[in-house]
Amino acid sequence: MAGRVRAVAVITSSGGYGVRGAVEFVQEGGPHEPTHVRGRIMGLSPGLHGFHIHAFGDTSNGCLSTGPHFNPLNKDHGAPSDQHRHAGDLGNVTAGPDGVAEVSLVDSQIPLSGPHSILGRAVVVHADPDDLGKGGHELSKSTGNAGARVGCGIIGLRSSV
Ligand SMILES: [Cu+2]
Ligand SMILES: [Zn+2]
Repeated sequence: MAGRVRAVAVITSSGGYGVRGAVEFVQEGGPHEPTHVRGRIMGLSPGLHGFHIHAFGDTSNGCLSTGPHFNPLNKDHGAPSDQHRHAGDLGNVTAGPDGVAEVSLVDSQIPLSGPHSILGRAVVVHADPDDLGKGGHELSKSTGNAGARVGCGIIGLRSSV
C-alpha cells in the first residue's frame, strides 16, 4: 500500500555532552509492518542509555522541547517487549568502552505512516539507563528514570539515494 518508507534522525548533543550520530528507520509495506531501526551513536559514557521516540520534532530549546515519550495510546512507560508501553519506548542502547552504541532493532509500534507515524517526532538518547518501568522510582512509570537528555534528532524522510 504505502510501499517502503525510509527516515533518518541525525543526533546532536544537547547541553555540550558531545553526543552525535545517526539513526535510520525503514518500514516496508503499510503502516502495520514493523519498522527496522539501525544506526550508531557516539560520545556516550560506556553502558546503558535510555533510547526513546519523544512526541515532538522540536529542538528549539535543545532536547527538552521534544516533549514526553511518544504515547498516542495513553499508556504507562514500559519495556519494548511489553504490550503496555509508550509507543516510543525503545528501551536502551549499549555503549562500549569507546563510547559508541550500535543500534539495531525491529519494533512494531513506531510506524512511518498512518495515524501513529513517528515522522516529524524525535529520537532522544539519555544519560542513564531506562529502568523499563520496573525501577520503583517515582519516574519509572513515566520516563524510566533515564536522566538527562544528552542527544536528540528529528525524524525526517530520507532521500532514496
Ligand atoms: Cu527519552
Ligand atoms: Zn516511555
